[in-house]
Amino acid sequence: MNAEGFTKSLNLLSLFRLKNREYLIISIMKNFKRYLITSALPYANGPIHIGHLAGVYVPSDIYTRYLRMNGVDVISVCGSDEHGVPITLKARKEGVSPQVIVDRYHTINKKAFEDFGIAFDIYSRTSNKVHYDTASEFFRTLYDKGEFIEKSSDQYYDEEAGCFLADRYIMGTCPHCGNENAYGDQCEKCGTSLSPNELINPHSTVSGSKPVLRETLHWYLPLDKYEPWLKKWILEEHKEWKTNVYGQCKSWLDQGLQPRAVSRDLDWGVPVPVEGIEGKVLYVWFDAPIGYISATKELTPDWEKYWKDKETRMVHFIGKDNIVFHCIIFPAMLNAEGSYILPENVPANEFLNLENDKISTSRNWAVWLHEYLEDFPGKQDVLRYALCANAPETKDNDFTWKDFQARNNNELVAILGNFINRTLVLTNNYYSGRVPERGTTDTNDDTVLKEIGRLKENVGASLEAFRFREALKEAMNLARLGNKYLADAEPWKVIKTDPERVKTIMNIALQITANLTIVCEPFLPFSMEKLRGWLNYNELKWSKAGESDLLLPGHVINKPELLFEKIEDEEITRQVDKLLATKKANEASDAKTVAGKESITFDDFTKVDIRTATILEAEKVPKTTKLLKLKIDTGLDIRTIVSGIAEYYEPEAIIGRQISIIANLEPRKIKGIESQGMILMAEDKDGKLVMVTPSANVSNGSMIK
Ligand code: B3M
Ligand code: ZN
Repeated sequence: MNAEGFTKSLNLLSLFRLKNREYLIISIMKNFKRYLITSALPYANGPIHIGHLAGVYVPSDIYTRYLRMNGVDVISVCGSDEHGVPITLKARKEGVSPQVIVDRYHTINKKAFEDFGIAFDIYSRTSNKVHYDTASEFFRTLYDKGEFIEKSSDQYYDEEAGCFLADRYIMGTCPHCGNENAYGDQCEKCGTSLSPNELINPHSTVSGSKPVLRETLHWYLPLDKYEPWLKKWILEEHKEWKTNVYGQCKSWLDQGLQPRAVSRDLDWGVPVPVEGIEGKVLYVWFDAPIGYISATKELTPDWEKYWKDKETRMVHFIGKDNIVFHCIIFPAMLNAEGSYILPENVPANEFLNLENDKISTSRNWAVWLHEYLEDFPGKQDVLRYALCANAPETKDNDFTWKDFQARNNNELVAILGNFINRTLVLTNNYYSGRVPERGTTDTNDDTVLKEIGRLKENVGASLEAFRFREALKEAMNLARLGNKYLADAEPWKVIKTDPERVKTIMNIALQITANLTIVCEPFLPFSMEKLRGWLNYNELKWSKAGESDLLLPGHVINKPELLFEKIEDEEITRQVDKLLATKKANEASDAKTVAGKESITFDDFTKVDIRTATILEAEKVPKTTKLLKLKIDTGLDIRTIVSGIAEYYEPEAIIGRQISIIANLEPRKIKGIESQGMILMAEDKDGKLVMVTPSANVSNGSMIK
C-alpha cells in the first residue's frame, strides 16, 4: 500500500483503534519507512516561554521519543527563524543590527531546548548558507516554471523612514472586529489574516506617520490555482486531522484563496534571486518552512529520503497561529515545486494563557524557560509534566502556579514518586536490593499483570492520535495501579506472617516500576533516566513494555533517592508575586503611555465634535463576535454607528442608554456597514470597555466641552 492508501486505511482503522491496537501499530510501521518531525521555528527575537513549550515543543518531543523507542527511523528538525519583521523591529527598537538580535536569541533558545531535553536531531538557523541556497533554489524553481504571478501594485510607503510597510511595520484598525492595534498581516484580537491595504487608519510602526501609496513589484503565489487540489487533499483526504486544524483549513478554503505575495521590500532576508532585482527579499513565511528542508540537509547528506520519498511520514508540530502557513501555503509551495512529499498530519495546539492573561513577550507576561530553571533547578520534568497534563490541545488553556504546584505535589510526588519509592525502599530492606522470585500468583496479581499491558497499549494509542494529555494520564494510571496494588496487598504487614507471599508482591511491584521507566520516558526523560540508574535497567524499547518479566529474579537494584520533591507554598507565592510585580509595572507604563500623549491646541480640541446621544436600536453584526450595529439619535440626525462592544454589552440592555459620541469622525465601512461616528468608551486596564454616559440626563446633541 502506498502512503496515500495507508492514510485512508488509517482513518478507518482509528475508528476501532482501541480494539485493534496491534493491527494499527503494525500498519504504521509497515507503510511508512521513516518519520520526519518538524517543530515550528521560533523567531529569534526573544526567549522561549512556557506557551511555546506547551503548544509545540513538549508534544513534538514526546512524539519523537515515542517513535525512537519503537525503533522507527525518525529525525526531528527545528531551528531559529531569523528573518522577517519581528526580527528587524526588535533590532530597530534596541538600535542594533538584526544580526546581533538573531545571534543572541539563537544561542539562548538552542540552550533552553537542550536544557529541557527537547530532543531535536538538529537545531539549525535560517541565516545559514545552506538555507539561503535552498530557499533561493526553491524560489528559482517556481520562478522558472512560471508558477508565480509578477505584479506591480500600490503599497504603503513610509516617507519619513524611507521604506515600504509590510506585515508588522504597519498598524491600523481591523476591518473585521474594530481592534485599533491590528497589524498589516494579522489582527491578533480576532485572528483574521490581513493585508495592509485592508487596515482602516493605517500608520507606520516605524515612524508613526501616515503612509502614502507607492508602486512596487512583487511575486505572488496564486493560491487560488491550488484551491481545488487543497480542498480535495485536506477536506476529503485528511478528515482525521484535529478538529481545530481541519476547521481552520475549511474556513480558509470556504472563503476562497487569493494570490499571496512571496516577496517583500526589505533588506533583511534571503534576496529575491532574480537578475537585476535589488532591495527585495523572500517573504519570511516563504523562506521559514523551507528552513525545515535546509535543516535536514545540514543534518544528513541523505536528506532527500526524508523529503522526497512517499514512504516518509512528515508531521508538523505548530501553534494555531501557524496553521494556514503549514496546511495551505507551504503545501501549495511543495506541490508547485513538485518533487517533495506533503505533511501527513499537522497536530497544531491552541494557546496557553498564564494566570488568566494572554502570554505576551512585550509585556513580559510569561514564564521564561531560563528563569524557571534558575528558580527550580533540576525540575525540568515537573514543568514538562504540568504543561503536558494541561496542554491546550483542543482549546486555549490556562497555566497557573497553583495548578503547577498541585500537579507536582498531588501527582508526581504522591502517585508516581510514592509508588517508586515504596517499591525500591522495600526491595532494599527486605532483599538487600535483589529482585525476589515471583511465586504462585492469585487472581488479583494476574489482573494487575494483564493491566500493565493494557495501559501500555492505551498510552501508545493516545500518542499516535496526538492526544498527549490522555497518553500522560494513562501512563500515570500505571503508577496508580501500582499504588493500589501495594495498598491492597500490604506487603509491610504480610511480611510478618507470610514472607513468601511478599516476594510475589514485590516482584510484581518491581515489574510495574520497570514498565514505568519505559512508558513514562517520553514525558519525563530526566526522571526516568535517574530511575533506570536506580533499577540498573536500561531498556528503552517500547515493545518491551507490557511484559511482566522485565526484571529477573536475582537482578540487583541500587539505593534510590527521592524522584520528586514537594513544592512548598512559599515557592509558589514567590512566583505569583513576581507576576504581580510585572502586572503593576505594566499598568504603570500603560498609564504613562496615556499621560504621554502629545499636547494639542485648543483649536485642535474644538475641531472634535463630541456630543451626547441616545441608543435607539442595537443588534449584533452577523458573523462577528465583537461588533454591535447601533441606531443613534444624535439630536442632529438618526444615524448608524458600528461599535466593538458586543463582548461587554447585550444589545437589548443598552437600548435607551445615553452615551457620548464623536459626531464628526469621517464615516468608515466596517464589515460592509457604514459607521457614521464613534462612541466614546473608557478602556479598563484589562481591555474592558465601558460607555461614557452623562451623569444626568441631558438632551441629545448636547455638546461635550
Ligand atoms: N517563526 C512564527 C512563530 O514563531 C514562525 C514559525 C515559522 S515555522 C516555519 O510563531
Ligand atoms: Zn480583528
